[in-house]
Amino acid sequence: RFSSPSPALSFPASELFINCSTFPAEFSIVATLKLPHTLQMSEYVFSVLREEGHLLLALRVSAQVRVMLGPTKVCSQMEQGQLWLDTLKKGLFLCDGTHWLPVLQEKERLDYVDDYQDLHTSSETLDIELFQIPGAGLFAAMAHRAATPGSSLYRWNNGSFQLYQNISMLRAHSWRHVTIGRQVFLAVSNAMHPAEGQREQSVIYKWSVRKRKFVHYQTLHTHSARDWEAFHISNDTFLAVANHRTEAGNHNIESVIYKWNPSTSIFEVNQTLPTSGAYDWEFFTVGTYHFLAVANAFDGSSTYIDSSIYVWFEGAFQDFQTIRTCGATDWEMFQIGNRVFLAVANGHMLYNHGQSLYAINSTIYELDMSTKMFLKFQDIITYSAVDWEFFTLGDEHFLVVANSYDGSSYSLNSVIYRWQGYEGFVPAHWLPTIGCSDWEFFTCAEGSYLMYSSAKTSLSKVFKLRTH
Ligand SMILES: [Ca+2]
Ligand SMILES: [Ca+2]
Ligand SMILES: [Ca+2]
Repeated sequence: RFSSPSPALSFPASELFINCSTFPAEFSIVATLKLPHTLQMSEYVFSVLREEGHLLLALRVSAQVRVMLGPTKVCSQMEQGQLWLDTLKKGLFLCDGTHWLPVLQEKERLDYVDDYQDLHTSSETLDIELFQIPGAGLFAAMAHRAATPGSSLYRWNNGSFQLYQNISMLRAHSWRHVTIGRQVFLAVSNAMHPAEGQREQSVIYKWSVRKRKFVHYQTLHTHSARDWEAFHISNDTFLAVANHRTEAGNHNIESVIYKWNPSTSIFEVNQTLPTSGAYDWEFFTVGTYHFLAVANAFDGSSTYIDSSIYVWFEGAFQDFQTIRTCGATDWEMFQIGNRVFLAVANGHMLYNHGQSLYAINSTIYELDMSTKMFLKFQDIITYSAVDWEFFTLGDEHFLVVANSYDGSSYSLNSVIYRWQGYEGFVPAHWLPTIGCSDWEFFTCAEGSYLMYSSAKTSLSKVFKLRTH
């Protein structure tokens, strides 16, 4: 136990780890050990524990360690403290008396994609939202096209999604979950014109712990809403809606950011931002800065318009940068190491009511730290792209695109691209989809999966990512 470290013995770790930004000096500990040659020690375990507000450093030195080799070994009280080198899986494990704990394990790598579950839905699906409810499990809220029986909530149970609750409503476009403390909410954007004399509405549902289902909570006045984004800044919770167009067909309107009022327990209007046929909001944080990007899809005559990125400054979102997009439907932010990327899915090219083009480039931008701007990193040809999904498996990074339409057919390959450093994203897997509307990546005890929804058939699919 090093209970009172001498400050005289410490020095910034950056002196040792030069050019290593993942090892900031203020969070690193370097321990140097001097052992007499006569001591035949073969196992050293150095650990850091948090104990009642203090960090406890511990070092265990053991002279009797045996490394077992080969396939599956028994781990009981007898083997406690023993190491096992699994030659098959190339991993080093430590027996704690009952289980083999991984000490060193080769990172998994994507081998191929397997058809795993066919999810037959009541109608076509425009969006999937995956989220966890503590104590209740993994859920998929799916926005179905038909108003009856409405949209559905599925729960992951024994390795597959099963219908959990029907949430009847107007025609849903997308779902977004939001957690406030221990409360879980689900916001849905409704994209159907209401009956004569009624106002168009989106609905927020709340998870009832007692009923174990979602119940109606709050109604918000929206305009052909396409997307909800939820985020937290400091201790505040926000919900941003992408208003696509008014009931009268005007696309140049305000989209609204709502803020949770803890004293009234409802979401209230906090800020409005001008948008043009808004399709998606994406919130992300870089360092201490918070950003909100909107995908503007259409201004009434053209899809080749500016989409905006805002930065949180002095309690409101302010202009940061605009980027020319082409019927933008989705922004996806992701980080690889300390590099920050923002990918746009471009839906279609329409200029001054001309003919629509669907085979167009979607673009990945990278945040340039010196100019503090997103600059073009890579163009990728897509076919009426409606979603990008970024995911990481082991040490590898991937982007999967939802290609929905090429101008004549909805049966297209959606492509998984693998990050290959200087080459950027390189196509690796082609997955046949029909009118693909959304991709979601998830992991659970059983492994890693990708899920896709179809806007053209009543069938969504779960794929298992096989690794080696
Ligand atoms: Ca989604
Ligand atoms: Ca979004
Ligand atoms: Ca996305």
